[in-house]
Amino acid sequence: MPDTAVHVASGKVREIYELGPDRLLLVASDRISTFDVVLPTEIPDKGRVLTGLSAFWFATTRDVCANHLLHVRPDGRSTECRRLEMLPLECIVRGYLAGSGWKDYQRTGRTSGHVLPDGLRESDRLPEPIFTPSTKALEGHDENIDAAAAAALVGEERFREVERVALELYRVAAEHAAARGILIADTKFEFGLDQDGTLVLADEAFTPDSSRFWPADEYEPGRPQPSFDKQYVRDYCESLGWDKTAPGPELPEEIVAGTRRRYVEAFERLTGRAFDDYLANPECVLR
Ligand code: Q0N
Repeated sequence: MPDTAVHVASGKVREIYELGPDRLLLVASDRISTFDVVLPTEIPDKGRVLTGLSAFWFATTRDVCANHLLHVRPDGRSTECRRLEMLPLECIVRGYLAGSGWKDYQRTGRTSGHVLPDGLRESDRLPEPIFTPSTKALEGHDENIDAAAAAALVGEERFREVERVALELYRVAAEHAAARGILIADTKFEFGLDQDGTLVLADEAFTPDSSRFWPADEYEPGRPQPSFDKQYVRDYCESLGWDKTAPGPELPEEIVAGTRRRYVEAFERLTGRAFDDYLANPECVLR
C-alpha cells in the first residue's frame, strides 16, 4: 500500500485506506476466522482468492447494479474503490435456511418478518429467496430487522430498491454458482450511494467470507451443511475441543494446504479461470 494512505477502518480480515477524497483502497489479508475468532495461522493466497472472486462478481453483475470497484492492483489482494455514502444496513439474502435465519424460524416460524411455511428443516431451500436486512451492531452480532425497521433507516423508496436489487444479484449469482457445483445458501451485501444518489454495490461480493458456500454434491437438508471453504478448519478445531474463545489454535500444515486448495477450487469453478492466470494478471477476471 502507498505509505501516504491513511488507514480508515479494519475488519477482522481486511483493511481500508483512504487514497483521496473519493477513493479507498481495500486490502484483503490471508487471515481466516472460524467461530468468529481470527486464527493465528494464515491461509496463503486467501486474500487474493477473495479479491479475485469479488472482482469477478462485480463484473458479472454490473448490469444488475453499479459497483464501487475501480481497479484491482497487480498484487491481486488490493482494490481501489469509489468512496460512497454507505447505507446503515447489512443487506442479507437467504435462499436456504441456515444460521440466524434457521434460529429465528425455530423460535418464531419467521425471520425478519417473512412468514415461512411450516415443517422446514435446517438447510432447506426456501420457496423463494428472501431479503433479511440487519443492522450493523458496533459490538457483537448484527440484529435481524423487519422491512419497516429497515425502511425507517434508509427511507421507504430506497428500501424497496435495495430489496429488489439484492434479490436480483442473488438470483444471478446463485444460478451461476449452482451450475458449477456450489450452493450459495445466503449472502451479505453492503450498498452505498454515489454523489448523484445512485445505488452502488460496495464491500465484497459473493465471497466465501460474505456468504455460505456449500458443496452441492453433499447437500442434504435436515442437518448443518459442510462449508465449501472452512470445513477442514472447523473439523480440526472441533477435534481439539477448543472452547471457541480467543486465542484460537494454530493450524497444522495439512489443514492449511487443504483449506487453500478449497479456496482456489472455489475460485476456479466460479470464475472459469486458472488461479495462476489471476496471479499473472488479476484484471483477467473482469472480462
Ligand atoms: C466502507 N465499510 C464496512 C472492509 C469492509 N466504497 C466504500 N465507501 C465508503 N465506505 C466504505 C466503502 C466500502 N466498501 C465500508 N467501511 C467503510 C465494511 N468494511 C469493514 C472492514 O473491512
